[in-house]
Amino acid sequence: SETPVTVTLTGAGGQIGYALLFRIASGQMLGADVPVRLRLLEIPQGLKAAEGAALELQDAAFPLLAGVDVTDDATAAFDGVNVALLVGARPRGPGMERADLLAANGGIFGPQGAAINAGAADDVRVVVVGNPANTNALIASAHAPDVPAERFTALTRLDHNRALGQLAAALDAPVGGIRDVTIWGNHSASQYPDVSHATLDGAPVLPLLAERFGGADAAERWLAEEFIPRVAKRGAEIIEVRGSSSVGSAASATIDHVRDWVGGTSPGAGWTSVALPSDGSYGVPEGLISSFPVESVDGRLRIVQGLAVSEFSRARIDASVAELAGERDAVRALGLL
Ligand code: NAX
Repeated sequence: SETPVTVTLTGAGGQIGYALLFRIASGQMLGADVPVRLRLLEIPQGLKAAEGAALELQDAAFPLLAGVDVTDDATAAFDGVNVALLVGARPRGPGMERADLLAANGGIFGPQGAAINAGAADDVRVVVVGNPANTNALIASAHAPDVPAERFTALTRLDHNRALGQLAAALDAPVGGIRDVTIWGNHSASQYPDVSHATLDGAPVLPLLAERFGGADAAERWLAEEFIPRVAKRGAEIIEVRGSSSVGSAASATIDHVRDWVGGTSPGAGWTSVALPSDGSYGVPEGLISSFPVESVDGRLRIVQGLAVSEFSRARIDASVAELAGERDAVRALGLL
């Protein structure tokens, strides 16, 4: 059989890590015929939880699982890594300023980037889930000068999937018929979930929304006042209702992100959303890790080009991108880039 793919998961003792492990080991991320070797990275306080998860993986007897290592040593964890899932991060504590949060995460993602630079396989793909995800990915990439910047991405697929779910509910239609929504910008409350190119069973959704809400103006109001904030603040809604942050949906989106990157987006299913280093497309300053409409072809991500950007969209994209530029400037000032 094939050589196993090495998958390194940070924060493996945490909630999203726990939900991810079983889906990876069962073949849902890389394919039902692809063996995987798991490397679980934790900080010392998280090691026991990760070790416990490793025992349960053994108990699940996944035929594809070629081995599991648990470590608190980043260099060992990223040695030979093909797919790096950077989930562990420092959450914002009470009274913590933004600069403190960025500095604490710089202390995590800088060294992890360096360890990836030192030991990763040539085909390494990195997805950062831990927040602030876009800027953490930028820091990791800056510490991995030998790895092409395009291999560093941040997760906005959860936001993308949330947008699909909200649109399906509003149109009372199956989610599988909807395609080509886009998340632009930062994975934060400033993100812009854009439906202006979305279709339902091939029909543009904007006229359908106008029909549903009684006119184009009413549809635009619904987008601005209900849909966009609901998607952007869905994480807070989940915490309020569930009493705990998104876990299963975040893990599921991470699986979708890597599966589409490695295996390709299917032409019939439209594009997805990925935060990746800008090449200047759509006026987003080069190098910022910003979310775009993205297709994956032959193992490479490419930004969908040539989409019309309305005035409504332009203002919202610019606002989220300005926030990203501010985060970049802040981590640069802290010496983290
Ligand atoms: P948990 O607190 O349950 O787990 C985080 C784990 O990371 C802990 O076990 C901790 O010990 C570990 N960790 C901390 N520093 C580490 C380091 N330097 N190396 C290795 N492990 C380390 O959080 P969980 O609910 O799993 O969420 C993880 C991260 O995902 C958070 O930063 C969260 O904000 C972020 N999210 C990102 C989302 C996205 O769409 N991009 C959505 C879901 C989630 O909110």
